[in-house]
This record gives sequence, structure tokens and C-alpha cells, in this order.
Amino acid sequence: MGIRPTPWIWHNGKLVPWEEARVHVLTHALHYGSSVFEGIRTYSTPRGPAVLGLEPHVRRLFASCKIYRLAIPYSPEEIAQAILDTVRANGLRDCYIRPLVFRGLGTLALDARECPTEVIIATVEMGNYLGEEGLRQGIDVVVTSWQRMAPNTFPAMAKIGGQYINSQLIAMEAHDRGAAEGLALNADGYVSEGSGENIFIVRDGVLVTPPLSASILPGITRGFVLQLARDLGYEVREEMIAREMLYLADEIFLTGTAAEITPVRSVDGLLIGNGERGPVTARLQEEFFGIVTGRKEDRFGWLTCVEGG
Ligand code: PPE
Repeated sequence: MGIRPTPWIWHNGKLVPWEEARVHVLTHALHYGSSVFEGIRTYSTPRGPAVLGLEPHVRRLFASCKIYRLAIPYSPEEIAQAILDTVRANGLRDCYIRPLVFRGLGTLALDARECPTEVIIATVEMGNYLGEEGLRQGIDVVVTSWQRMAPNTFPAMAKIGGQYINSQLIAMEAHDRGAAEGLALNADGYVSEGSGENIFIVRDGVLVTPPLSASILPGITRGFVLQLARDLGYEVREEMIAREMLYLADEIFLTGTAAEITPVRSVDGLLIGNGERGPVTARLQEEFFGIVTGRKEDRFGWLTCVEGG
């Protein structure tokens, strides 16, 4: 995700030019990872750019703030409006939106609730995160030696900046081992998720994904896929998945705002199914991309048009 400047960034209530969106070096979040964020996408549709999952993303942002005791001086409606305003101001069609709420300059103490809360909303152009080829042919992944946070250590349900050190270690190890992405087990040794994606396996036509108690982020795309799969008549289960169940799956795919629905072609060097995108994954991709690009009816109300209407 190389960043190219856009004209505007929303910072503490107003749109400011790119180069003016700055913070002090003693900003609390820079030292301790004291931030909460979201990753949201817009897609080009015949009705102009549309934000996917605006409401659930804003709801999760506020949920993360609540868990982390981070006071946010705006309402969910104001943040949703600011997101739409930022996309519109920057004139982007396919973009990734990054709202970030963080503890600013005030103290270096660990109980930093006296720090002012800052909020930024930035947009960056974005294509396919794990590659166009990955979306068609699948990617190679490995189970890394890093595990997800144990319960009651870091709150997995919150999307907190500091927690992404764990994801960074997972991603770096995977890349060093020649894989496109890394998976992590939870503290009990069951499959949790990818560094930035949730995971689904398909076996004998049934979809299985780890439950929230497997230390996963409650992914918005995961929610969309659960809804879509049930609507299409598939049996779907939220169940603990043992590592070796990955190897025996007919199909595996990863879901995320950035990763969308990306098939997995191998895990730890073992081919999944016959090593290509499977029929269930292809069917879900077809429906998902059809809806988000406006080719198919938005029958679940996932999209919010940036231009209104
Ligand atoms: N798990 C993790 C750890 C995660 O970071 C994400 C999103 C997901 C699951 C999927 O959640 P959702 O996007 O709501 O379906 N990861 C974000 C950042 C990825 C990155 O590496 O950058 C994203 O996809 O926006």
C-alpha cells in the first residue's frame, strides 16, 4: 500500500491540506500504540463511488474506543458524515479510508486519559491488496510461529493500533518464508486469523470460520460473507478449527476490507483441494463483487453512495 498524497485529510473536525495534517513527536500514540482505527473501502458503481459497510465500520470504531476507554469527541453520525465528506473532497473512486482516533500530546503516563483525543480521516487509492492474480488463483500462506493474543491480555475484539505489532510480526515472518500472508493460531493452538484477514474453510460444502472466542477481530467482511453464504443456502458454522483441518479443507479463503475475498491455494506448502480457487469461493466472490460494484442489487443494504441518493 504505497501512499500517494491526496488533497485533503480530515483532522479534528475539518478538512486540512495533506501537508498540514501533522502531530507532535511526543504524541502519546506514537510511543505506546494508543490509537483505534478502521479500514473502509469505496467501490466505483454506476451511481458513483459507494462506501462499503459505513455503518458497521463506524460502530466498530466506537466499540474499540469504548473498550480502550478512549473518549471520542464526535457522534457516530458526525464521523460517518466526515468519512463521506473526505472521500468526496478527494474525488477518489476506488479508495481505502483510514479513520484513526488517538491519544495526542499531553502526558507520557500510561493512564493517559488526560491526553486530548485526536481524530483523522485519510483516504488512499487502493487496488487489490493481495494482487489481482491472488483473487483468481489463490495465494500461498503459512501458519507462523507467532500466535494471536491470549484472552484477557489484549482485547482482540478492538481494532487498536498497538495490537498490530503482532500482525506485523506475522506478516514479516510469512514474507520471509516466501508466503504471501501469514496465519496465526490462538493461545490454545486453534486457528485464529490472518495478519489482516479472517479465515473460512469449506469442507463437503459446509463453510466453517473461527468464532469470536478464537481471538479474532470481528471482521465486517466476515459478517458480509456469513450473511451472503446463508442467503445462498450454504450451511455455515462458527467453530474452532484445528491446524490440520486447514490441510484437509476443500477450499480456504481469507476475508477483509483490504483482502476482500481471497482464495488460499496452499497452507504450509500443502495444496488445498487441487490448488486452485474452488467453486464455493468463486460463487461468493461473484456475488460479493457483483454487489459492491453495483452490478447486482444491494439486497442487504451494504453500500452508502458518496454523492447521496
Ligand atoms: N483480522 C484482522 C487482524 C484485521 O486487521 C482485519 C482487517 C480483519 C481481520 C478483517 O476485518 P474487516 O476488514 O472488517 O473485514 N484488516 C485491515 C487492515 C489490513 C492491513 O494489513 O492493512 C483491513 O483489511 O482494512
